[in-house]
Amino acid sequence: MNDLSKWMGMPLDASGHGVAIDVMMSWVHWLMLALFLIWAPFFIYCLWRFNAKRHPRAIYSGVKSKISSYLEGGVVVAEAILLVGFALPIWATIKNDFPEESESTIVNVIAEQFAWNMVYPGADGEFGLTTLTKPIQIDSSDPRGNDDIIFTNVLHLVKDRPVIVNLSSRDVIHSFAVPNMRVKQDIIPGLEIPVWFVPKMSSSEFRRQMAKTMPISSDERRRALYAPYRWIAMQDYPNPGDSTMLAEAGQRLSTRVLSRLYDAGITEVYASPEMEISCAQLCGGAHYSMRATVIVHDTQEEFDAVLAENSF
Ligand SMILES: [Cu+2]
Repeated sequence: MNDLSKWMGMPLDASGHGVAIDVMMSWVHWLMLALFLIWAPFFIYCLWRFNAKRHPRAIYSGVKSKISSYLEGGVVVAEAILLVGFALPIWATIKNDFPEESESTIVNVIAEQFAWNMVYPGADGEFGLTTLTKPIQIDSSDPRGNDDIIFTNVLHLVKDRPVIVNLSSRDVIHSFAVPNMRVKQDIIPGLEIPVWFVPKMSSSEFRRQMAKTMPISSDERRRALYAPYRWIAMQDYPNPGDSTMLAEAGQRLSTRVLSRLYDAGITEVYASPEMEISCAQLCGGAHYSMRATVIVHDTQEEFDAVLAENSF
């Protein structure tokens, strides 16, 4: 009753505030269902009851009964409860109660047509300047940026550690949408807009829940469709013919890997998608391609190791 997210086709909830949002959405849907079940039959009843044959002349004095006013009052009260009791408290928490910076992962996410630049401040905790080149780079004239790290289209986070994302745009309006984290925020050029959330599910847990057996298409063009969805193999695929490895567990299933599997006679893979960031504002011709992967590490050490690997 409280949580319809499974039946509404909501993406898997991996966010600290996800339950609150899903419960609110569920109650909104219950109210809409109740209204639909009352209003729709009433509307059809009125079509029949007040048809032109039986009532050739309209009555201008209107309805005398007060029932409809009471019903409307009831709907207003229900909507007020949803707004004041559910929506506003959640909104206030998400917009006002930011976590301690010292206990959070802080990332500057700079959106551009058509990519996501994730900038981490490095060991000194301070962001240096970035260049206006495409893709964005660390401006070497600013010493604060010497240890900064940039990832393109991959956001690395740590499970249970709050993350503060400072959103900005280099060009047009974009929107930072992470359905699994129940986060969506427009990005306005010229503004820096912070959002925060807590990933409560790591990528490995997410993959275990989402994994399924997928057929590999015999059509090469269809196989190419998997690649942008960033599906990854959940088990090793050794070549049945010899001992070489066609795909390892955790490896991204690119078109090339899928073709290699298919050519070796493997027609289905056990695979999982990754959590994803998409742009939710139509921002140009290749808007659809503006997507990134969210990797939530199980431990801080794992996260630190990935960042260290990618620092210069
Ligand atoms: Cu965009």
